[in-house]
Amino acid sequence: MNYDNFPAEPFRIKAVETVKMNTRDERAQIIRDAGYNTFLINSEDVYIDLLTDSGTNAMSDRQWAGIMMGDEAYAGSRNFFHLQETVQELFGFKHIVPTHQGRGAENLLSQIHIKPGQYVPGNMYFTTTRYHQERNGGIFVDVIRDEAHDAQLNVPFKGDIDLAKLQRLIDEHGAENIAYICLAVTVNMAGGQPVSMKNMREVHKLARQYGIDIFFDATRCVENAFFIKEQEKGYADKTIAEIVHEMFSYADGCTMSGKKDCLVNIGGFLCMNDDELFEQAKELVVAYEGMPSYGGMAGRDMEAMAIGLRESMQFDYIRHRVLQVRYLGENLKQAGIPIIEPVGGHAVFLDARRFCPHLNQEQFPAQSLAANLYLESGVRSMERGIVSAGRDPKTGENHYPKLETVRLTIPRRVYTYRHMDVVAEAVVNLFRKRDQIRGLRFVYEPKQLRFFTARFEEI
Ligand code: PLI
Repeated sequence: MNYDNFPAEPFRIKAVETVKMNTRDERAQIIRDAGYNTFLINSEDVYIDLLTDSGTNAMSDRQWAGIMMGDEAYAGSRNFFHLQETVQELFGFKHIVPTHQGRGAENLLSQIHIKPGQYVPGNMYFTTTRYHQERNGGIFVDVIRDEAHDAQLNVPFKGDIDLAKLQRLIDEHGAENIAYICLAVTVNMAGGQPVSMKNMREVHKLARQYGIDIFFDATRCVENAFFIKEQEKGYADKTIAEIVHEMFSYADGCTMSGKKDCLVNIGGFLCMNDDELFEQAKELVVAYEGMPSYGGMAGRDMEAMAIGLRESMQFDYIRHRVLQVRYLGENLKQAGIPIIEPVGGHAVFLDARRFCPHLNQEQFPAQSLAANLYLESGVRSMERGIVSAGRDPKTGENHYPKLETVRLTIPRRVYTYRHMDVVAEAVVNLFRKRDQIRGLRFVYEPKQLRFFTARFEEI
C-alpha cells in the first residue's frame, strides 16, 4: 500500500487507552456467549473496535478544557448559548433544541411533523429514524437512486435522491400527504455515500414547488461536505464551513446525532427555521429530554459539542478522517475483498453476499461474517443487512434489503493507519477460509430494533 496519498495523523497523541488481545479459544467462548451478536460482546474483550463511529470519538485537549468550563445550571447554562451560537453560525438555522442524542431529535421531529398515514420519503432508511417515523404513523418510502442498492457500482454521490421517484410519490398521494422529506447526508446504510450539492438544490426546488418541508439528517454532514469539495465541480476552492452552510440552506431544519461529526461522546439536537414548530418542539422536549436549554445533555457536554463541531470543519482533520477510511477500503480492494464501492465517509462495508456466496440471506450471512471476524481477530464490526432491516410493522414479514453488509466503522481520531493494516490482514485471512462460515438462526428476536439485542446460534 502506498502511504504517499494518505496524510499522516494531523494530531499528537496526549492520552492513551491500553487494549488487550485475548486468545482464539477465549473469543470462541465469548462470541457463543454473546449469541453471535457483536453488540453483546463486552468492550474489554475487543482488540480493535469498529462496531460504530457513534460516540467513540477521541476529544481534543480543547474539548477537554471545555468540559471543565461546564455550567451545570438547570436552566440557562452559558454552554447552551455557546452551542446555540455555534450551530446558528455554522448551519444557519434559526432555532436549536438540544437532545440527549440523535434519536431524541428524531422522536421530537416525528411527533410534531407527521400525521398518521402521511408518507416520509428518504434517501434509504436509518434504523432509529424509520422507527420513530413509523411509531408516529408515518409510512417510510425509499427514494434514493437505484445505484445506491448496487454494492459494486462505483459512481460518485450514490446517496442522491431520485427526483423522478420523489415526483411519482407526490403525484400518487398528493403533497398534503407527505409529512416532510428526510435527506440524510451522508447515507449510512448505503455505505456512507454522500449527496451532491446539485441534488440538494434540486430536491429543495421540487419541495418548494409543492410546499413540502425538508429535514436533513445532519449526522455526518461534515464528511458529506468533504466529498463535495473533493468531487463536485465548483467546490474545490470553498472551505468546508462554506459548503456545510450552503448544504443547510436547502433545508428547513435538521436532526443531528452529535456523537458523529460533532466529535463528542454524547449529545444531539434538532434545528428548524419555523417559529411555530419550534414552540411545539420546546413543549415536547421538556417531557422527553429536559429543559430547552439542555435537553438531556450536561452543560459540559454542550461545551465539548460546540468546540467539536467547529474543529470538525478544519480541512486537515476531515481530509485525514475520510482518507483513513479510504485507505482501509483500498487495502481490502487490492486484496480482492468484496466491498461496497466507492468507499464512503465513515466506514468500509464488506459485501457479505459475495463474501459468503454459500449462504442465503435468511441464514444471516453478514451477521455470521461479523461474528467470525471477531472470532478470528478480535476485531469487532457490525451487521448491516437483513437483521438490521427488521420486519414490516404491518405484515410482520422480514424486509429483504439488497445490501447485505458488514460495517467496519472507523472511530474519529482513535486509530492509526497501522491499525487499519491489522484489520485488513484479519479480513483477508478470514476471506481465505470463508467457506467455513456457517449460517445462523434466531434464538431470541426482539420486536423492535432487533439487531441491538438479538441472539443467534449456528445452523
Ligand atoms: O445514535 P443516535 O441516537 O445519536 O443517532 C441516531 C442516528 C441517526 N442518523 C444516522 C444516520 C445515524 O447513523 C444514527 C446513529 N448511528 C449509529 C448509532 C451507528 O452506529 O451508525
